[in-house]
Amino acid sequence: MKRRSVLAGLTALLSGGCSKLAETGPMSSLLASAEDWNRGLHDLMGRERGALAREFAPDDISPTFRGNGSVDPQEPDYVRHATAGFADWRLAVTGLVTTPLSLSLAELKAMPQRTQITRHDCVEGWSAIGQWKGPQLSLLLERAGLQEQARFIVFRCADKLGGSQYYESVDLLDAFHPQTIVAHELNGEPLPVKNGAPLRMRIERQLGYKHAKYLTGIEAVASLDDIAGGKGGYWEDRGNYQWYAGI
Ligand SMILES: Nc1nc2c(c(=O)[nH]1)N[C@H]1C(S)=C(S)[C@@H](COP(=O)(O)O)O[C@H]1N2
Ligand SMILES: [Mo]
Repeated sequence: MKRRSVLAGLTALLSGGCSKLAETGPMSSLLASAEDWNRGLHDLMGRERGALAREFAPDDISPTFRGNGSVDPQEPDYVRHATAGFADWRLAVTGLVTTPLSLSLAELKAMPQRTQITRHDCVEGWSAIGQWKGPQLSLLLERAGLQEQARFIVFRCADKLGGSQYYESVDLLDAFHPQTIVAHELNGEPLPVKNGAPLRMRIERQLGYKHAKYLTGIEAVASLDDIAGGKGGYWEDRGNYQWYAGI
């Protein structure tokens, strides 16, 4: 998103020109929802979407990284994989891609890896610093090849919360952000079950609920409308939190 168009969009919003502009012209996607407000303000406050999240030193790592939300999934498939040490876990890359992938943990670990020490901020009011390791999501998407209509990346999870499958999604800016990785290690060890074993997303420029744990699939889509409740994520569908959770 270009800063100039964000400024123009906010000016239009402030002057009450929102709906008129939103119906026509090139501003329609920019002004489509309150999410764009949030993103626009974010950029105006000087935090460009592409900027890196702060990275910390090994000394800063929290002694324990708590688990939140699902911490011990009881879905039979997951329990079976956990019992087998996740030896046969696969990550599917599907949707609007030219070459669908099904990657084993060994294949993911054989790709170039990124290691980063970052702070996780949960919307419920706690933070923890941890070191995460895994391939950048961009590498997987480049290998699969995005089709031209792809606009969002959906993360599919193995766990259910209150009977519904957890899922999340991001736009392509966050999908291709250098710190967006598919993590298989926390603090130098395979991910503990409570933190999303064997794979979880790290979306370092956004709040904790975007970081999908127990990752089974990555899906490129043109729209989020037809997925679950249509709001792009488990908590978003329930009206609790916003889809764009930039920090
Ligand atoms: N699959 C799945 N991913 C999830 C959740 C969940 O319940 N299920 N909870 C989210 C929330 S609200 C937070 S704060 C983080 C917590 O990550 P942690 O358990 O490693 O602390 O995971 C996020 N990802
Ligand atoms: Mo959270």
